[in-house]
Amino acid sequence: MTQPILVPILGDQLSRNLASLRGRKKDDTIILMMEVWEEATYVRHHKQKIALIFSAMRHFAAELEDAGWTVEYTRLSDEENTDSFTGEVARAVERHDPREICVVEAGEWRVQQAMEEWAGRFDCPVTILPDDRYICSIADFREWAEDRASLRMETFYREMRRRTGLLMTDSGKPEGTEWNYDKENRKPPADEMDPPPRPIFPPDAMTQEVIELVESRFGTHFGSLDDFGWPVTREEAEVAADVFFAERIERFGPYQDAMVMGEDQLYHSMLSTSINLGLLDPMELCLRAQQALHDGKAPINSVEGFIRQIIGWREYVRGFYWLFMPGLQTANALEAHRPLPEFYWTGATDMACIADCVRSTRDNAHAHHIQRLMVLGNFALLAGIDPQDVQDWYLVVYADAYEWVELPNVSAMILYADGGKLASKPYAASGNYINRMSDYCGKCIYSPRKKTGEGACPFNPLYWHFMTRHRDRLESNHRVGRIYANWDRMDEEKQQAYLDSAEAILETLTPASGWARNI
Ligand code: FAD
Ligand code: DLZ
Ligand code: SF4
Repeated sequence: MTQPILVPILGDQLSRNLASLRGRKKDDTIILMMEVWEEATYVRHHKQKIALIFSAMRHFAAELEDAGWTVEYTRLSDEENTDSFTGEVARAVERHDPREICVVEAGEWRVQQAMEEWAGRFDCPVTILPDDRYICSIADFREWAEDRASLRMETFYREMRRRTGLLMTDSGKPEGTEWNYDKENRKPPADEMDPPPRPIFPPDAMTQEVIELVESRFGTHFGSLDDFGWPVTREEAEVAADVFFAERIERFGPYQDAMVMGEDQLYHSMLSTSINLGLLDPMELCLRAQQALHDGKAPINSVEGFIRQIIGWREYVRGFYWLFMPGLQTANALEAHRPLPEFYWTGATDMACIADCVRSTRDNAHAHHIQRLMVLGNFALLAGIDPQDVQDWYLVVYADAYEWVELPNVSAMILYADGGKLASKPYAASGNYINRMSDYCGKCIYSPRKKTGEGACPFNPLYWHFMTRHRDRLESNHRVGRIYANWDRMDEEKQQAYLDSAEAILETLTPASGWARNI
């Protein structure tokens, strides 16, 4: 091939209709895929996350080759591997003298910065295309956000409903009676729950080879590979989606916020890894959900809830990320500086809720939304854990974690580190919330009903410690202010007992070190 077009495809761009491939001639194109040390170690990702990405990349490369494309694939162990995207593109430029490099914008700011330097570095034009697998472009989100005093997800979400036509009537009204059925997404766990297991995809030879590579090169990283069963191809991801729409969507809505010890997925879709890799198309999933409603197979609170997570939250956090980067990375509005406790890595804590969420995270590289938000996130917020530590943890431990989605959820949603641009108030809660929404507390040595002293649920005193620590900032917030009336009604002795109990808990927290980044 003389002077072909070079098309680098990154690990989360595994879509056959990627903008950089669309309309391109196979005999004129070199596709470049790269396993690189820099990506695999900029944080010490969970072993399942690396195995998933490398395996999905290798399967995708094979699929492209089968379809007649020329794919050059750098394996991590290749002797000449330069360990970085830029280094690998440079080698490919040497080999092929391309007339153009055409790439889709990166998911992460860090990588986008590197890609933007390619034009000055290489002797050919570099085209960076918008990633149109997202339903809202970065430019459209900026336009939506411009001049708005408040960037609430709900406003964005309604705009997206109108724009996509999802769950809209012909007269432009939301289907059902409401825009948002969040209130009907909060059923506590019940005996009648009997969630069917999600499909597990046993590793084939290609995945097995990657698992061995990960064990040998990343063996000290967090997490277990024993139960690896993620979909690694579009075909497998489609099966996972079929099973979700056949067996779980009906109850997805009511039990969206429920938590059950040992039950890692309940009625959640478990599709985030596949969507984020590019194996599944978010809009197609929303259309399938809408169809389930129209076919009478799922109620509106399930379907609206699912669609809201995708065209609402998912698109919103992505726009939010690009709007506020790079500042979002270092935001720390609540000036939280405590190091992350060791038990986030080991699970060695008497708090049954945290121990179970860490177990699921270690074994599956997954925890569902409310575990991430109201257990692990809530504790980090109340205890004043440094956002940098928390961001690193979430980026490492989840198989679906990429900075564009992890960072807004962590910094802005759980830690309020952005000072309230995303959330109207901090998601702070005492043990009552976890007790209501889970069966954890019945299996815990602490009691959610005990407020202070020995045996009290740690979330209770930590809640008031947090609220009083940030009174200056939060009291004027109309959604929070009235809570201080409860505090003021307590006698001084009770208040002191809360604060002393919280201090005693905070003193017991052993800082973690060396898990998230190579030191
Ligand atoms: P379901 O409950 O079935 O939801 C359906 C889909 O909606 C998900 O697959 C996902 O694509 C989307 N979605 C739901 N909530 C969110 C959200 N808040 N932000 C973006 N997309 C959403 N999701 C990630 O994909 N990667 C992350 O790194 C990530 N980090 C998170 C960190 C914190 C602190 C919190 C609170 C949430 C985070 N989420 C993240 C969102 C959410 O927890 C996961 O998307 C979800 O648990 C994945 O499981 P599921 O596919 O079964 O989701
Ligand atoms: C997460 C990850 C890892 C661990 N390794 C690679 C890799 O070696 N090669 C690659 O192309 N992508 C990898 N990824 C995913 C990238 O970090 C992801 O594509 C970013 O979002 C790029 O912005
Ligand atoms: Fe968690 Fe407190 Fe319940 Fe124990 S009592 S499971 S620490 S919320």
